[in-house]
Amino acid sequence: MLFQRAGLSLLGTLSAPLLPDFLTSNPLPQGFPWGNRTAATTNPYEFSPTTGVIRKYDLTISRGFLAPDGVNKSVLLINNQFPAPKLEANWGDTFQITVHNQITGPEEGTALHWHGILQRATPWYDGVPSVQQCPIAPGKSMTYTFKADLYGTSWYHSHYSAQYAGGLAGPMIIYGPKNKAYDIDVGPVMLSDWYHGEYFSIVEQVVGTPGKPPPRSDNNLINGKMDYDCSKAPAGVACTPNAGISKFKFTQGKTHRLRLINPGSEGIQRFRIDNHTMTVIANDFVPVKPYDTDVVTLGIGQRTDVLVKATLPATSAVFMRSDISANCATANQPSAVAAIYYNKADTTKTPTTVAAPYDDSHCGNDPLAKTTPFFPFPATSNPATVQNIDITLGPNATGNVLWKMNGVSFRGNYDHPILLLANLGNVSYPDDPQWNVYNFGNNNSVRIIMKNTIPAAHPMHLHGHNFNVLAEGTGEWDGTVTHIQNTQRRDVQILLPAAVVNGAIVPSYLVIQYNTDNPGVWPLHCHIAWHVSAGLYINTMEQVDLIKKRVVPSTIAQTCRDWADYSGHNVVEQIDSGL
Ligand SMILES: *[C@@H]1O[C@H](CO)[C@@H](O)[C@H](O)[C@H]1NC(C)=O
Ligand SMILES: *[C@@H]1O[C@H](CO)[C@@H](O)[C@H](O)[C@H]1NC(C)=O
Ligand SMILES: *[C@@H]1O[C@H](CO)[C@@H](O)[C@H](O)[C@H]1NC(C)=O
Ligand SMILES: *[C@@H]1O[C@H](CO)[C@@H](O)[C@H](O)[C@H]1NC(C)=O
Ligand SMILES: *[C@@H]1O[C@H](CO)[C@@H](O)[C@H](O)[C@H]1NC(C)=O
Ligand SMILES: *[C@@H]1O[C@H](CO)[C@@H](O)[C@H](O)[C@H]1NC(C)=O
Ligand SMILES: [Cu+2]
Repeated sequence: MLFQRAGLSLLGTLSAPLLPDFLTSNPLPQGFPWGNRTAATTNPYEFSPTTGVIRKYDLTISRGFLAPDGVNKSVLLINNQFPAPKLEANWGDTFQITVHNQITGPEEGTALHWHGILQRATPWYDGVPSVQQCPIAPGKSMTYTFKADLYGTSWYHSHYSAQYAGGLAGPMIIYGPKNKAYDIDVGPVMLSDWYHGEYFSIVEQVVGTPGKPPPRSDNNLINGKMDYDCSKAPAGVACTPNAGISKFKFTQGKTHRLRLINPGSEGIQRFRIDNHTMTVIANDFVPVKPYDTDVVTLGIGQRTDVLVKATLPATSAVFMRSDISANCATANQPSAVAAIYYNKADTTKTPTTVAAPYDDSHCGNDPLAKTTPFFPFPATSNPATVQNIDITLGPNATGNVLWKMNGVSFRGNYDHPILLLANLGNVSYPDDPQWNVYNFGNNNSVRIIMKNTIPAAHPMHLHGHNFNVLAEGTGEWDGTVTHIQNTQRRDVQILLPAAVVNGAIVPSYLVIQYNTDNPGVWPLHCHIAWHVSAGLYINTMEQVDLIKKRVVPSTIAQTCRDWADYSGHNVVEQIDSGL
């Protein structure tokens, strides 16, 4: 039986366009809007070009059935594509993205988050329901208008319950200054764990009474494709064997840019290319001093841009591979492969290269000493606010086992977005402790010391900022900062699992710091879908007086009116934290 595998997406096929993909259809008047600015000399937090170019997209969200790995499954799609469509802009352009909620059978609210975008002038377009907006009601639309204020590789996804685990995630590419030359932009390479169960049932199971750990993922996809052993498919579910893997093109002698993204639900990925070394040039939206590696580690939400020189003969074909870490995640089928064909290779043959061994022992990112941003941005040694946050796991009053930050498990209220309350002058919520709001007042810098008491890694993501990563490790932080003049900086960093030494727990720590120069309410959360559903989430509020001075656009109020109308006539089943 023939399955429709990727809907209308070309990603992972030999017909996928090289990037940039938009220049022919929407050329810029004068080439590179950033002029002679370079990654080394430009402070991207103080300057971004303003091109005036609008990048318009219409994204329609609906349910469908697809078999990305041969196993037929209900999914959520954007414009009938899986992965969701690629968004592109030049640094300094403005995205104008209209999202249509056509989710039916059953209906659900939704909202899209643009991961890593600072949203400096537009904190209400960050896309988190209960925080900056009401959900977009079924049958309704909302237009997000925001600047492409950083450049590099990112992604966007639904931030409503665990919807993105059902397919609502796509790549976002913003072109800016290059920090190392290359010839060919191969584009996004999405590395994603995949569950054959429904995201809704998994969330019900995780936050239920008694709660159960999330199931192991069933497969690992590269750009939405992979084979699956149909003898393991659930009974009664249609499964096509040898559904096929993703394919990429290399040109011999040329240097290729691959934009690696982990848009998965749980698994830490280990990415390699047989017989090729990779040069890391950026982590998240932060260009770094290039360094070579054979393995790239990516927690959920993280991106790494690598350059790969095609050094083999022109007839070569090799595997790229990504494994969900056996040591740091839970997967039934962790190994994904895709084929890379050189320009004279026979593209009808599967590569035969063999995998090289690698070290899977460390459940964290590359050592902080290895990653140095191109543009140095020192963290002050004397931050105004120092906030400790302890991460634990435990039951709430009704016995549901949830994640807690400083003893509280987050649960959002879709009807009362916190940013909108703050804008009206209401900045404290004693009756709603489960909103987990940390109001930093008008203080200008924050250091957050996270302590993990559970032997599970958490990719911690902050909205609205790239943070400095001051330190990470096991035990008590002794105050040492790695590269104090130029620490690693990014928007997701893996918080190591607590260690177990002679049967006793030794907590791990992660210390981050940032300047609170972006008035708004910014989530800080674990990016594992099942953990954020179970409350591993806080809201940080910064520059409250400036929030009150902002004028919120009428689109946001209209979205709340539409939501109030919908939820007034329909039962909204909020089974988890909401995010
Ligand atoms: C960059 O370009 C601007 C104007 O386009 C010019 O004023 C400036 O001197 C240039 N800077 C460098 C370092 O070339
Ligand atoms: C996938 O499953 C759905 C629901 O059972 C069914 O309607 C659809 O026809 C199936 N698709 C294929 C190609 O088997
Ligand atoms: C590729 O790497 C493997 C070991 O990982 C090695 O045995 C093989 O000779 C290499 N092939 C080429 C063409 O370099
Ligand atoms: C703001 O900074 C002052 C001075 O460092 C500190 O005492 C205070 O606790 C901070 N307030 C908040 C809300 O973080
Ligand atoms: C602030 O908002 C919360 C949540 O809606 C509400 O309970 C509280 O009464 C409000 N406080 C004020 C002072 O309006
Ligand atoms: C405990 O958490 C579950 C799952 O989020 C929720 O349904 C329930 O209402 C919570 N109980 C209390 C008392 O808050
Ligand atoms: Cu987590």
